[in-house]
Amino acid sequence: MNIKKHVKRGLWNHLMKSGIEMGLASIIYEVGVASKYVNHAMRTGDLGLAGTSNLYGEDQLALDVVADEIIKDRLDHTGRVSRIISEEQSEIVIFERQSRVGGYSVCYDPLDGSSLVDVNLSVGTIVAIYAGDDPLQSGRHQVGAMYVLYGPRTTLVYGASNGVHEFTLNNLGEYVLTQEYIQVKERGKIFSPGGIRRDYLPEHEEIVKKLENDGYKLRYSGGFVPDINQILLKGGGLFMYPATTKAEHGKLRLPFELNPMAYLIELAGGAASDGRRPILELDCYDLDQRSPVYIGSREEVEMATQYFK
Ligand code: AFP
Repeated sequence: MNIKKHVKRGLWNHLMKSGIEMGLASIIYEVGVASKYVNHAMRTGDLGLAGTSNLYGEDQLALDVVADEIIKDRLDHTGRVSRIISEEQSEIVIFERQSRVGGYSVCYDPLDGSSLVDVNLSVGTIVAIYAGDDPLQSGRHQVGAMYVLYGPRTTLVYGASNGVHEFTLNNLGEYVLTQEYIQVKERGKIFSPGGIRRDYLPEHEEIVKKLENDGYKLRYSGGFVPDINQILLKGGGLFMYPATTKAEHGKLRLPFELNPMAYLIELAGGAASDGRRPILELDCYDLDQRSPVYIGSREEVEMATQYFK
């Protein structure tokens, strides 16, 4: 028996074979390492880190704060990251510069949907990676993006110049390749409406009505990562979080949620718009910047943008 044929490809092996620059590969890999600690902490309440009390001990910390610290530490460990911004931090964090010339900058949401952990729903880590010293750039400038989905399985999806690929964490603590060169279906059967119906603006109300009349099924977990993952990996469809009468820019945050997911979905053949322009074309100038979003299968995104013309 040729054991090679049966040994699934690990994350580092895949990164090396994909020709991705070593610094970028090490960032993606180290976020994967961090996610194992986050996964462990989430499922056991134990940090799994030497010298720290368990999550619910005297050093009790919210899981998203713990996740943020773990990811920040692993990004620093790469020696290739010069600046980071995290949804958990209020300003840009600068790592000492001497070892990071020609490095990368990273924007991440350490645990998106963290309030769902208490009711055992899936949550995720979302990461956008840029070359150079500026983590606040238009999404089109990303050189890579990834997410980790903490669900019934813990999966890691990354995309760089070489397509979008999924890895699953096995019982040995390895991320092994489970899907390669993923493509979003041109047209789907599900939609996520976002927001509260009474606050919808007319255009969004019409889009939701059309999708319902066309027989699309509503799928909305309250977690951006699992909802996007379902569209990416299962049958396509449309995720929306609109501008509303209460929030003219919607809820989701451009640097940490929308740019990385738009990068991955476009790389997989889908589309992402704010209703009028591609998400990746938007200027990104503030950590707290938000935007309406229509993301998923190309046909549905195109349909939605017609209502804003
Ligand atoms: P939290 O991180 O505050 O739980 O918000 C999660 C999120 O940003 C995104 O993951 C969901 O798609 C969206 O909010 C859900 O928002 P609503 O609760 O308003 O539907």
